[in-house]
Amino acid sequence: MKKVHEVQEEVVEKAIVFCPIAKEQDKEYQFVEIDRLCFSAGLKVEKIFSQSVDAFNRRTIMGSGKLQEIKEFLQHHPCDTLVVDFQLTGSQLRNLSEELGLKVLDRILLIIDIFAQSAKSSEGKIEVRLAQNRYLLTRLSSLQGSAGRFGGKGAGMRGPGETKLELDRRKLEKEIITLSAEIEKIKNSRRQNRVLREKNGIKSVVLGGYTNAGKSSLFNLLTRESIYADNKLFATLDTTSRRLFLEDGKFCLLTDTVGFISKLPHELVESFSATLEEVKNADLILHVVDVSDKFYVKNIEITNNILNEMKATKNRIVVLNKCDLLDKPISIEKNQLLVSVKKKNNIEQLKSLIAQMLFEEK
Ligand SMILES: Nc1nc2c(ncn2[C@@H]2O[C@H](COP(=O)(O)OP(=O)(O)OP(=O)(O)O)[C@@H](O)[C@H]2O)c(=O)[nH]1
Ligand SMILES: [Mg+2]
Repeated sequence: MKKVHEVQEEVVEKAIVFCPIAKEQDKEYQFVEIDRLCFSAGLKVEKIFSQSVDAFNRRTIMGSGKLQEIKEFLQHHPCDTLVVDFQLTGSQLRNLSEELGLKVLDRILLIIDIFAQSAKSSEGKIEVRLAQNRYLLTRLSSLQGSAGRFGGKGAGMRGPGETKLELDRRKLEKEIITLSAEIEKIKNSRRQNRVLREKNGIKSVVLGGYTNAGKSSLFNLLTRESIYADNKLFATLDTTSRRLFLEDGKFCLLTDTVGFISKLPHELVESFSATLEEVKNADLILHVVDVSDKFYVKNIEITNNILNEMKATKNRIVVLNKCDLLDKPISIEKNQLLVSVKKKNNIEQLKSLIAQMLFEEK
């Protein structure tokens, strides 16, 4: 008998986005960034609405005029989800959801959702689950009442590894205690490894930087390992370390880490503290930048701010990656190096610079 192949039509979750704008000059950057975040979460953005934060309304964030404009848009362009590029309280999520009849995700839940889909190792899953539980716990009473839209399907409603969101306070609290204890265990074993490494005089180099800059691709090229690299935000959540061989038989330990983004949710920073500790304690940070990104200077600034907040004071090399995509020359500052992982340009120079920074007396 002939096999019948059913072609399943892919269901696309359509979203509209609302951006409260603090500074007019940042508007374009904000639009591009939120659009890429939505894409990474599997959402199709139908339209981005914005308004100055001066028009801030405590109940619904946006003013009544904007709310009306969105309602009219929805009449002709039905959507499933509203994404708000801001951190919302539980009642703001509920009010907006009731006003518009949509599922509502704020910036935090959107980023946690992307993390949840990227989590592969058990450590990554623990970190994301903890962040998700902390987020939900602080908004639980409002979410439980919001017309069954939360705990439903699609973006923002997924736990790591196919698990479902938990909306029961006692279960959430219990899970947070267990997960926090697991993270402590991970931190302890990392600390022990660090002590051992330092005792043996092995230097550690960490790849850090804005998400999608090419950190994992550079890691793969330098260590000839194959770890997941993708043109999506937050492709990497798991901390992977390998030996990197430099000249004269010298080597160091190279570690790939999670990507950075502006306004990184504090729920995530806390949950990823085990991973971020690796950055803080490294002997050298390779700050990888996608130099072909129109906003690369701003991305450097965002990463610098996060590193400074983390008190990561160690030496840094700024690796300006993807130079193969540049159509005109750019000026390079001290401690910056232009490379292309794709074309393998300047990789030997990068290795020499790493050796120099790690092993030569200053
Ligand atoms: N053209 C070009 N593309 C590159 C280069 N290096 C990396 N890419 C591409 O950039 C995308 C992101 O690369 P990743 O290595 O996953 O970036 P990442 O910084 O690890 O990203 P996250 O883990 O998501 O934070 C992938 O599609 C890579 O193929 C390069 O030198 N040139
Ligand atoms: Mg990566």
